[in-house]
Amino acid sequence: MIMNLRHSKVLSEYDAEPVPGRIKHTLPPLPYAYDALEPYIDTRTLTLHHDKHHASYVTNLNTVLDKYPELHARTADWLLCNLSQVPQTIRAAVHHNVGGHVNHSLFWLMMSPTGGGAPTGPLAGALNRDFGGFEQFKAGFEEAGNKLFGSGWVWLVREQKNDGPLQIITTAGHDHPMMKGHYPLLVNDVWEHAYYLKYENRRADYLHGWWSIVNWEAVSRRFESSDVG
Ligand code: MN3
Repeated sequence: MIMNLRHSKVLSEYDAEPVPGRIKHTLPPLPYAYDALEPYIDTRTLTLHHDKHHASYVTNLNTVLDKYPELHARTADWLLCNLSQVPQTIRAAVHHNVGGHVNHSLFWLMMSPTGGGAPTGPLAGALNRDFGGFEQFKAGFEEAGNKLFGSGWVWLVREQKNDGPLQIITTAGHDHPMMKGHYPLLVNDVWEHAYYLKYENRRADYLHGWWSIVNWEAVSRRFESSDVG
């Protein structure tokens, strides 16, 4: 598979400064304070999630690539979309860690302390067109997240063509929509580590409260710029 432009967009702003001969994958800083998403995501959960969970995927990815110089110039997005070209001996480890890195890097951008409300403009129109309204979209997204068995992610995605329909999908583990040609617009993490300290087994409450911190400006920017392919 040749990586195309839309694939490069997911993590492009986080690609490390080129180091001669090697890309070193790096943990992006959170774009807000650790307590900024209270009470919907508590400080302790956000701190552990970013500084421990996400950080470990980045560390492990760099470590597993150490002995494979042929992969040192590859971006995280490329690795995720071209796993068949990764040596079989490290493929599962690359898959898990690069998926964790890419998914979390996107997830942090989906939220803002000034988020919430409802999208406007073309994105609002597309949600109305494809789901019958914003409330219907939210209900469908929450239902998909609640029904997902085990660890995974719930997404709003679009097809490659700009006028293609929007869809709600889920992925297991650290799989990413790009792996199946979907372009991600919005994502929520429904692994237990994302919510369990505060919500315990009440995943539905986490999913429902999360709308209060969704950064619709960021989602709209993705929607309006993903017109390639
Ligand atoms: Mn997570």
